[in-house]
Amino acid sequence: MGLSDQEWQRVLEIWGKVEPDLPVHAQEVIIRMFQRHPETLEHFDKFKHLKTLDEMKSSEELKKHGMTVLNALGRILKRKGQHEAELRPLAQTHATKHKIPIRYLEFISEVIVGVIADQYSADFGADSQAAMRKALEVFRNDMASKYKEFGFQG
Ligand code: HNN
Repeated sequence: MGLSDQEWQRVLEIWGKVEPDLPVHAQEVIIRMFQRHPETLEHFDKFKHLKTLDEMKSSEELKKHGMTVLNALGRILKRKGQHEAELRPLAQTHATKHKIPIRYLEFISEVIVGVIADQYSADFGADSQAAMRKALEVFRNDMASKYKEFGFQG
């Protein structure tokens, strides 16, 4: 279930390429998630009013939130699975306060892989993609087991 050293290396190599442009990609990830899965938008009092793509694109709050999410994810990936300290507080708020189903974590995982594939096709071959998917799956599985500890079925 865990990733090999080589798989983690692939994950962190591509993440290292994505990171310098994180603000741009973070905005794209959040917008794609909201557009493809409008139910995710409903969880945010601060974004529910955004109706059109243009409104989403011009929201500074949305950009800021994208950075919060992707920075948190980056910190988790860099722990190469040893992410208990990073995951626990996030799982707690997302389970008990925000009530974010695991399904939404799957949505954003697919979107992240898609955005990277669009922007970094030359550096994101089949092996890297597979490694990134696996890392995101580990993240989701560990979130799901923490959710249960917090009494949320996800
Ligand atoms: O834990 C917290 O509440 C701190 C803010 C935060 C962080 C660090 C949130 C967050 C909030 C609170 C926003 C605020 O108050 O400004 C909300 C309402 N999230 C959500 C809701 C949905 C959501 Mn997430 N998050 N988050 C993080 C960090 C990371 C993070 N969140 C995620 C998804 C997929 C969704 C469903 C639409 C999400 C992911 C995947 C990650 C990366 C680990």
